[in-house]
Amino acid sequence: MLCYLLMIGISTAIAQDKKTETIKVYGNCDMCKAKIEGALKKKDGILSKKWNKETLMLTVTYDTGKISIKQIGEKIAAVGYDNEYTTASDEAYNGLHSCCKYERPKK
Ligand SMILES: [Cu+2]
Repeated sequence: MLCYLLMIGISTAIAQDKKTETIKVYGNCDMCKAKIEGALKKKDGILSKKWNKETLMLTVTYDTGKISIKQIGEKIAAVGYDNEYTTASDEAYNGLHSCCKYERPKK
């Protein structure tokens, strides 16, 4: 019995849990796209990412064992972009290139 439980534990640890979600990230242009996507790194568990400047939607596939969607939102906010999960600090927003100063959502 113990052995059986151990095996379940090990196989759960090995299995990579992938999840794909689409979240709203505010931004303007291709420079924003590069920054938003650049904030999400493979080493942090990001498997793929794609932000669409027309729809403002980011589709991200990630390893749920390494990162959560909330943490993904925080990483994007850290480079200045408000999103569904986290609002960027004024300091991060003000540091954006003038063409990238998107209209912020009302709080
Ligand atoms: Cu931009």
